[in-house]
Amino acid sequence: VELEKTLAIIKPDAVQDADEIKRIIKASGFSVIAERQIHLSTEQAGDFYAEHYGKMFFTNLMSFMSGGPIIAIVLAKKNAIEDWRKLMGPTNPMDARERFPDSIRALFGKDQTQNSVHGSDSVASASREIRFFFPQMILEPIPTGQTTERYIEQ
Ligand code: YYY
Ligand code: MG
Repeated sequence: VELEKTLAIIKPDAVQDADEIKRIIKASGFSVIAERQIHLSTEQAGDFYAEHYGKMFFTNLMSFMSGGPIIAIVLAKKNAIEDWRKLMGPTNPMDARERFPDSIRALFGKDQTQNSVHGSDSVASASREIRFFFPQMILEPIPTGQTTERYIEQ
C-alpha cells in the first residue's frame, strides 16, 4: 500500500489547541512527517489561497490567516487526503457540530472563517500546498514499512 501525503494547517485560532489536535490526528492513524510553525504575511496568505481571490470572504480570510502564527503539517496515511478532509469536518463549524460532532472543526472551530484547520482537497492541491511550505520535501510515495523519520525537517 502506498502512503499518500496531504497538507494540514492548524490555523491561528487553534494554535493554542495544537497538542490536542495533533493527538487526535495521530490517534486517527496519520503520521506527522513534517511540521513547521510560520507567521504568514497577507501576501503569502493570498498566494496560498489564490483560488479564492475575488470572493466575498477573501479579505477576511487573508487578515485572519496572517493575523497570527499557523502550524503547517505534512500528514501521511493510506487515503490521507480524503480521510483528513473527513476528520476536519465541514467548512462551517456550526454545520460540523450538527452533522459531525466528533470532527476537528466541530470541536475547535469558531465560525466559518476561524474554523481551526485546513486540508488539501485533491492530489494536485496536496502537491502544491506541501511544496508551498516544504519546498525541499520529497514527494514520492513512502514505501510501506519504511520509517518516515528521515522526512522530518531539522
Ligand atoms: O476547503 P475548506 O477550508 O473547507 O473551505 P473553502 O471553501 O476552500 O474555503 C477556504 C477557507 O475560506 C475556509 O476554510 C474558511 C474561509 N471561508 C470564509 O471565511 N467564508 C466562507 N463563506 C467560506 C470560506
Ligand atoms: Mg478548500
